[in-house]
Amino acid sequence: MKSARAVAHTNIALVKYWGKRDSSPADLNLPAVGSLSLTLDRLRSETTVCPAGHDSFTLNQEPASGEVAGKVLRQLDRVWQAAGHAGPRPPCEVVSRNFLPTAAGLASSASGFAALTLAAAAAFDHDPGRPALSALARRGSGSAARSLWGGFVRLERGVAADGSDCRAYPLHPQAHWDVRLLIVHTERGPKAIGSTAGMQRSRDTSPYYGPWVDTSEADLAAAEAALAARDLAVLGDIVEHSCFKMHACMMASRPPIVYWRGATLDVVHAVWRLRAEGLQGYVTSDAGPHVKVLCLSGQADDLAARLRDVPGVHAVDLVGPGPDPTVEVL
Ligand code: 2P0
Repeated sequence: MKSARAVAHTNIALVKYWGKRDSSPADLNLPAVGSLSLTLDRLRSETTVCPAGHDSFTLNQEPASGEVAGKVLRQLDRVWQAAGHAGPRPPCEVVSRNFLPTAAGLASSASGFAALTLAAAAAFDHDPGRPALSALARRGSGSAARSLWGGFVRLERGVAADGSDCRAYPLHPQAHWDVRLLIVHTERGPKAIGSTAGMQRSRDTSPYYGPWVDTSEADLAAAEAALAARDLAVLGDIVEHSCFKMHACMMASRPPIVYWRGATLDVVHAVWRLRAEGLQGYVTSDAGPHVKVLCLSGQADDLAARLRDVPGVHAVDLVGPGPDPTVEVL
């Protein structure tokens, strides 16, 4: 094997993924719905995979072990297996750094598993093309499948039992549309429940899970058309609808899954109030209390300044569309 390094940027879903299909083996990790995302500038993971005497994983300059390291090493095994090499996988040293705002509550799994998959594939001489690597990244984390491209990306739900058609593809490059995403950091509470367990609970107990799944393809089609037309009002309406529908499904789970805090709703209402005043921002939020606001670049600074004044807001980061990942053999 070789040594290789990859950089992949994180992404935020504009049309959300929540829920998994049954699969065999279970770690195929097949989403129940497709999703559509914006890859973000600056916020990224950088991962190096090198031959070593034994397996190790270092995250943000600290040695990692337990479940965190286990997930990384299992992903290496998958890439090795996909590469079709004879014999056992050679031991690897994996070193990864996340460049994400410290308190952002932004999952590193999207950029992390995308960078890991790309670096491992290059290290193991496996080059099946980005679409197949996207399907491989999905097995590490669903949202990682979308970080194989910059700009605007769609993850297809697919129908194949082996997950081969459950992969992302690029819709538009980074330069398609000069939008901004404001990441509005609100108060931090203990995380209600991790995404994987939360999705399982919603599927098993939420009466809204079926309707959530059944209506997602229509949201994807409408969002794709609005994105192609660069129509922020239409896209923003779908972005908010997908977000609130997902959170309604989460909240109706038993026990309830409530990621929002008081400040989360205060920010949502502030965005709506500002919209009535002509600042066109649209909210979305993920498995955490922070709010992300989609807007045009020309209004981003004004909107950020106004949202910094909302009580309970700690910081507002501005990010734009991000680039494709990069891979180099060292
Ligand atoms: C998304 N989320 O579309 C949704 C919205 C969270 C809420 O993708 O179980 O870490 O590893 O496939 O990718 C977070 O889920 O979940 C996520 P797994 P992942 O961005």
